[in-house]
Amino acid sequence: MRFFHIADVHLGMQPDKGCPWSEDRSREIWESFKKVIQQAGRENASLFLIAGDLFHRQPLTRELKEVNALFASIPKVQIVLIAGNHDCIKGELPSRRIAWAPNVHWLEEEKLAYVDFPELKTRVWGFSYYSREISSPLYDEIKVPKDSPMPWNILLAHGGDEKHIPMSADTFRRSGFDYIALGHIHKPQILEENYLAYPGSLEPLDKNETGHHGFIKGECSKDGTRIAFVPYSVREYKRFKLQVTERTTQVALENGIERILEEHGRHHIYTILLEGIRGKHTEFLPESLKKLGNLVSLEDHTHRAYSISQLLEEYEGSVLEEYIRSFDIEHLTEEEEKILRLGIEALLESGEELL
Ligand SMILES: [Mn+2]
Repeated sequence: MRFFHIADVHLGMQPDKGCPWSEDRSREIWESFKKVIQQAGRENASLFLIAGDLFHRQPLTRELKEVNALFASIPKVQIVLIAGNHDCIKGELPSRRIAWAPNVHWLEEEKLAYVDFPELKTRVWGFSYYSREISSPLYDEIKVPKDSPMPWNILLAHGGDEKHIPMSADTFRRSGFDYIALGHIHKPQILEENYLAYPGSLEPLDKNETGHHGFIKGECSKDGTRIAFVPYSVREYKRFKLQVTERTTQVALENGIERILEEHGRHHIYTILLEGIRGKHTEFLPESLKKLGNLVSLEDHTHRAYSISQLLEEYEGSVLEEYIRSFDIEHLTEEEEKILRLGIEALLESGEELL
């Protein structure tokens, strides 16, 4: 029995609002979702599991019809869904809002329920959110009953932080499931090999969601469960540090950023951090840097060049002064000078009250 597991697609979300690529991202979320559905069909997967937050908020009827049309296009794949905190159920049940294709199964109750697939020898368990927050650890006591008639038991579970059903790998030890399909945490992670995993958001949704994004493919067989993460997203968020020196000019910096974009792909979305010491008269122009490509954020952590005597004067009576004076400034070895510089930069960057 082979399955696909996705979560946190957040259909209807528009990432990076105000940035030139923002509307494209909104479309790409739909496109990736469509593509992964089609792939499950082509690969004849038996089950397609959606562990919550398929939608960014309570879905519009139009959106439900859209996803239903996609589900209907892979009639041999059984689709099981729960609602997460973002798309939590308000008002009418999703199953009653539109006429769903026969292969679509909502676990839309507030209490644990299941749907059986006798031909797959599989029972899929889960429940849905009816509010944006649930702080009680509802998954703590869940176990597969000894008399479950199905050899394979899979749980869809959404949450994992303080306000969204706290849980950990320990929660599910000895729970008896063959696989637990998690949702809510956007960073893909396998908490326990072949047993407990977050696929993460299908497409990354903000600049902190760096790295690969995609879905999980798995199989339950007589040898047990096997899963693997499949990188799939159209784009990635990437973060790079650029080291600046006193000789770095605006043009040099632009060239440095160009090289990164060229090497790592212009379609990705970047955060660039500037570090080090800039020249006494240098001010970088962030707006021109942002025009170079998809730069969602530019963090300038550089410090203006300084001389030791100037620092002693400027930061008189501070930890920084104390630190500098702990060295024999007149007789520094090369090694000591390096340590002194690193310490000064660390203190300047620490944001401590130095004055
Ligand atoms: Mn969530």
